[in-house]
Amino acid sequence: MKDKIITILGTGYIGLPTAAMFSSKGFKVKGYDKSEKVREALRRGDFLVEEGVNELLKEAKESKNFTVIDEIKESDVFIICVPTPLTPDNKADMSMVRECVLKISKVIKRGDILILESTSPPNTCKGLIAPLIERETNLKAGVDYYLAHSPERVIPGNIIKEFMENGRIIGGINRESSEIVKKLYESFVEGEIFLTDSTTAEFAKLAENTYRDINIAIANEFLKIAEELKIDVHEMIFLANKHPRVNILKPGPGVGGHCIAVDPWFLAGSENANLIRMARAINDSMPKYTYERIKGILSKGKITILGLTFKPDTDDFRGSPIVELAKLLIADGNYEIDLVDPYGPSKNFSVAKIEVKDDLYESTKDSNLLVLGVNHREYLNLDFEKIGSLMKEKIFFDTRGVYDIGELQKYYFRGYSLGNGREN
Ligand code: SAJ
Repeated sequence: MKDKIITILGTGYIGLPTAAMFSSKGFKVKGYDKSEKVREALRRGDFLVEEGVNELLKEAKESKNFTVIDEIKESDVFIICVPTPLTPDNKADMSMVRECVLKISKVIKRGDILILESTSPPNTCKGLIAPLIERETNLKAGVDYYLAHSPERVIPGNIIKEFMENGRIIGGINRESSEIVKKLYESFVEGEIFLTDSTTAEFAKLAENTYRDINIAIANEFLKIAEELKIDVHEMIFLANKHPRVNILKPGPGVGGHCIAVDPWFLAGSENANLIRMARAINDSMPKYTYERIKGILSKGKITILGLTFKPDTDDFRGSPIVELAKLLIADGNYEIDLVDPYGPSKNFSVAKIEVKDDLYESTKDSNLLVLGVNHREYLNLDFEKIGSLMKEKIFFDTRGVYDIGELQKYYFRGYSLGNGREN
């Protein structure tokens, strides 16, 4: 197996770690990205995924196990790792996958292995990739070349460990395809590998993220009901989760990122997908709900928002519900908004032309309300004494339920928490 040349199409959040894993096991990996800017950055050694992945890539670049190519050439294995974003009407945009398949069709030969790693709607291998390759080359999937879907399940922030230790599903167009792809992934996957057909694998990947989305949606619905009842949703969920068969996830200002908020839509096209659509609507309502809560606390003045990424301890701002919240507050017109995130300046990130800074003290100066948007580790032990001395009014709103807001009275702060309807 190790003598096989692997070409990875799409060197982003999943393609690069996949390249890192295979090249660290001695495979010759070629990375292709349609963006010239990305290819140049990789050639310079700017990997920028996360620690661990970056290290492996650096080593692989030095040993020449990982090289960057400008066009797709003959290879033994092709792995498609391009994004499958949503179209404006919430359908899967498969144009990048299609583009890759057409490029591969120019060079694929008998005996090659084609793997789809991108999260895709059910029936992509059978209904899109196999017919396209056959139309272009006459090669039949499962007969002339191997074809399988092998979805990743890694959580950003812990990619290498999860790549190695998580179980992996491999769904081939036929048994032989599953078996040969399993041999490849066995080189670095220490978790169990489960073989199935391609459509079941495609569905299973979507089911995982949809299940999580629905669990978060019920938590968010509980949050709204708890506020009506003037109790704390986090305390209620903590207690309910003491039941041995209950595990309610965390409610909050919404679901972001590029997986959980996206993948359920790939199933939502089915006329049977009622709960799935409902969960999306509930989770998507949370930034607006949070904005309304804030309007109830402060009708005018300066608001400082701490943390804007899509979840804590990541530098990824994609699809962040706190960015949505910031946009609503900015558009409101009654507020002056200051945005702070430890990853803002390095990512050059701004919202509606407001630059995201990283100096929390500078930004809280003269503020009327401090909003904890994302509970980055830097924000878990805020110095309320110092912050309070800088603010115009001492008001704090915690969208994540990480602070005991009653405790804030010690610092003369009025504290509020999303999901806590108690008066403090
Ligand atoms: N969130 C909540 N409450 C929770 C958990 C998360 O509101 O209890 C929010 C987060 O704040 C964030 C969003 O959901 O905005 C998504 O975060 P996440 O940590 O749940 O998931 P992702 O998008 O980083 O990664 C998910 C993972 N899927 C599952 O846990 C089922 C990961 O394993 C997948 O590999 C990844 O999607 C993917 O690539 O599909």
